[in-house]
Amino acid sequence: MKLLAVLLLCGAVYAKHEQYIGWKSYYVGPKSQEHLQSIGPLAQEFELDILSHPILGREGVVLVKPEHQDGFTKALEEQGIAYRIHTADVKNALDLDDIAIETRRRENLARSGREFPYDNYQEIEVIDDYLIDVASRYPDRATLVLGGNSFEGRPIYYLKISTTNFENNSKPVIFIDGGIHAREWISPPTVTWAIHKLLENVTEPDLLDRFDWILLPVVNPDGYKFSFTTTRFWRKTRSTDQSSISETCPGVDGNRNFDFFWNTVGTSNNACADTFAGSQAFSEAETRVVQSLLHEHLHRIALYLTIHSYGSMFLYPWGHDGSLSNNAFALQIVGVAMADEIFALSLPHFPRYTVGNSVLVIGYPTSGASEDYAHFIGVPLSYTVELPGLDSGLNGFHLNPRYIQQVCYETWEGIVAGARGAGDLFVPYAERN
Ligand code: 0X9
Ligand code: ZN
Repeated sequence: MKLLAVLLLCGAVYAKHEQYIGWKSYYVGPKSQEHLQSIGPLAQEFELDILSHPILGREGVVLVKPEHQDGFTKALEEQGIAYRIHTADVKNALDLDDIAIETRRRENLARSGREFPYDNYQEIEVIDDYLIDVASRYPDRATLVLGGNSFEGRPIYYLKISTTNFENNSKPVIFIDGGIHAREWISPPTVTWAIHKLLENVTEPDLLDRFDWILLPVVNPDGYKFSFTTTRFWRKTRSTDQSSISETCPGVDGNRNFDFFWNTVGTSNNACADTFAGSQAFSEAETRVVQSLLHEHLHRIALYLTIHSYGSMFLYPWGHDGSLSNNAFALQIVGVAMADEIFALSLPHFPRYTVGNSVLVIGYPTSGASEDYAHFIGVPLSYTVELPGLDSGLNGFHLNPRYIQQVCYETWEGIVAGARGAGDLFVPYAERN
């Protein structure tokens, strides 16, 4: 019986991920700023999928289609950029990941009769059910809001958490979103964990006294769902109305769709590309939900975190040209405070966080990112957070599910430090110059 179950599981698993047959992923290790700057153009030329940005002194991981592998490695050799294989058989690695995830799920069920939400990646239905449930259990502090519907009609929920019903206008607001990039599965659990820590297991009551919270775990539910069911590395939304070829190549990169130097750099006009910026800024229902939340609470937002993976980084504006905003000192200080807190609680083999301007850290500019837009319209502290993962030691093709809990736990401590730092520095909108 057990053997039959394993055979059925393997059969189901091996039928998946066929589209990744022949794909490989490579570590790339740029050794100079010049090397780093060539990653962006190489990504365009060879249609690379950057799974983890390389930085100086730390390799990144890129996914390469079979038809570009020779050209890509030749170009790296010509430029003297070091590389080595990360995964020689991506399809096989994804199959093994699925087996690990499914085995873990079954073991948890067999052991305890239930699934532990942070023992495994969270499907969109699980997250939605949790938001609905937790809001109903804490009606005095939490309000579930339907921010809008995705292109395919899924609800985009967020929670407002407040001890004063969001009515005390002198309280700063902390806004955290996740899951704008579909395949970055470690992002939504860190946001649901923050909800857990503000409602179900409060160990920092000052965070409820001092702040109101907006927590949006999955900005892009269509893409997120699609990455579970069909295409593991799906990044974009699933809209089909953005170009004449969108039926064949759906979706827009949500983090290129904000109205900040929209579609000027680090983006693509090709609907088939992973960094397609859309037909215009805010063409996507999903990014408009974030836009309207930012505007609705702009005068009170002290800190905006948009949670991505991978790379262990806090990145801040300006991401289109690498210049520093006039709040750069505070951005660096609060970023380091978050990173220090995480480092203190991290596991020894997790990479240390890097904090800095996004272009200076990852080496190339991109326009239309939410972190830049938020800062541009007046959010004083705004970061893209790249969670840990994909480095050697965190085995599994993706972050092994056994580390989900650790990432949630340490990220929360970073959020605590970020909120407190942002609260201490907060200047009411009317008093800013
Ligand atoms: O490219 C992105 O959108 C982010 N990296 S990811 O691997 N999660 O896709 C980085 C965004 C950096 N921020 C700005 N360019 N402003
Ligand atoms: Zn991302």
